[in-house]
Amino acid sequence: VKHRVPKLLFVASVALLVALAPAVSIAARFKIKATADDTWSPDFQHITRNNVIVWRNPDDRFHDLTSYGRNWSMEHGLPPGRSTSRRFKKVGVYKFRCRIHSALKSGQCDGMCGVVHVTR
Ligand SMILES: [Cu+2]
Repeated sequence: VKHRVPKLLFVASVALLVALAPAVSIAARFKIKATADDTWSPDFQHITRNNVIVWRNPDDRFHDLTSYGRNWSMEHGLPPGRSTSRRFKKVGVYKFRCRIHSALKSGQCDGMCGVVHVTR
């Protein structure tokens, strides 16, 4: 009998934590970096919903991150040493490229191109 109150408190605390978990969960961050030979590394990144992609430019030249395809929109110049990030909330295939070091021809990307796959 003497353990009854603490045990109830414990059960209530656990229930509260479980209830709050989705709200307080911290998104994982996945890195994609520009390389000196004008590629993205990695050029394919798979994440689950609500996680974050961070594009980083450790190169000493400018890269111009831009989306292509119709399902999203992003453009962010990446001077040397800079980064930018995006949280992906919806399942999908998100294509991106460097506007300077790639070319789009009939919707196909050639050069500094990459893709993020977001799944449930
Ligand atoms: Cu570039």
